[in-house]
Amino acid sequence: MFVDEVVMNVEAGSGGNGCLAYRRESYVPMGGPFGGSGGKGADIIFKADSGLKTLIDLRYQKKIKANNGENGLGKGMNGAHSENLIVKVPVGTTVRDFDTDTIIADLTHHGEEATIAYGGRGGRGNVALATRSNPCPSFAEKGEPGEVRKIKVELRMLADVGLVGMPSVGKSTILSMISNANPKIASYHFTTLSPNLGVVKTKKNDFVVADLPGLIEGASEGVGLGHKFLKHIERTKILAHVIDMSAEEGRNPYEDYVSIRNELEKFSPKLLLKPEIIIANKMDGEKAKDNLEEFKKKINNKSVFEVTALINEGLDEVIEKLSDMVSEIEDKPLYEDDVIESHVLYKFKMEKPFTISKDGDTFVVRGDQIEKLFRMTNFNTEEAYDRFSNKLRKMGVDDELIKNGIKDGDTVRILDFEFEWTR
Ligand SMILES: Nc1nc2c(ncn2[C@@H]2O[C@H](COP(=O)(O)OP(=O)(O)OP(=O)(O)O)[C@@H](O)[C@H]2O)c(=O)[nH]1
Ligand SMILES: [Mg+2]
Repeated sequence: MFVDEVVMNVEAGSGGNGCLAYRRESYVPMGGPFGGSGGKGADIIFKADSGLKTLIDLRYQKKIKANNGENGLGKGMNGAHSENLIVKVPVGTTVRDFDTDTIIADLTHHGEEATIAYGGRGGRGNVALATRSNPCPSFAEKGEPGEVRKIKVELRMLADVGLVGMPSVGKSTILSMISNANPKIASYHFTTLSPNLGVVKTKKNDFVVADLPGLIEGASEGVGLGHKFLKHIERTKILAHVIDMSAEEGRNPYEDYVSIRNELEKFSPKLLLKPEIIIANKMDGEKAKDNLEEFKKKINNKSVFEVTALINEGLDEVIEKLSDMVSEIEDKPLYEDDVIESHVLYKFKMEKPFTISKDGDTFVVRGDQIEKLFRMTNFNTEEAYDRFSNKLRKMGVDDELIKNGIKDGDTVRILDFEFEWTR
């Protein structure tokens, strides 16, 4: 239905640098290597949490950066690994790589975790680098950079509250005032062509409000734009009727209200059973007060919120009321079947993005994504090479090669590039 979406950068921790140091003890003739290795940088892990409803917390962060591993020290001391960074997201969140659009994670149940960016491994100090042929290396490795990527986080959301009403009554204006949404607002009818979603944050809870395209008489039979969205209204928990009390467009507020309710009923009688509030907007209009009196007489004392959305007047009470209603409903779902339907999650087919075959003793890896990645990588620095192999590892290529019986020193070919595989 609606998709909450956040684009952000993530940067996993880099590995700590390996240390270059020598033993200084008079009885050890040549000294000896004494530099410890760096610790591993933190991974960034997303974890599904059923307590969260929206991506609003991520929206305020442009970038998530995890801690680096500690550098190795002298006396052979290794740097500490950095603790992984756990980021809580709502159940139903999917994460894509922004550049390739591939799905990195599809978190469908509470507690499920997925690594979004891998921390770099620590660089080896000269102790770890010592070999029989080079027992005292005069170099140490730098830590591997943490993985940096741009991601798109998506959540299929259900609006708790739907703002319904005739065109131009101020639905989008209200949404813009009470939530983080930034919908188009204009004086002509049908400014809103598809629903905008906003998250309202209160001390008590967060909830999602949608401004629906204006409804007009006949909407349930397909007149105007609204009919396309009546289905969406069916899934919101609460209806907020917005009425233009200034009636400057020659409207009759009560008739508007009745006609909207008629359209809703014609589409599905169940809609009238939803809890609703009435928002009398444009109370700054000249005749608004009189119109409101008239209106109130006709609706048998239903409570009406008087607002002037344009100057953000009266909306605090609306927010408070909606917040209370949302938390009440949360405890007892209105329609069991709707709720279940609303929790049907996007399921993505996780097709293997590559194939492995053998050409003699050479392992051949093919796949659009890998070949694209390969072509996009400039192999003149080691870092680029590391990054490439890191990505392959993450895509599961290494695991798959191991399953296919690869051993250290075997040759792998991608396009026309061959390299020696090491674990
Ligand atoms: N005077 C006055 N004008 C308002 C008020 N609220 C909204 N408007 C104006 O009414 C016009 C329509 O507002 P929108 O928020 O776009 O109305 P809408 O209901 O979303 O309209 P559609 O999307 O076309 O159905 C805009 O010119 C707003 O500036 C108000 O409280 N007072
Ligand atoms: Mg609108």
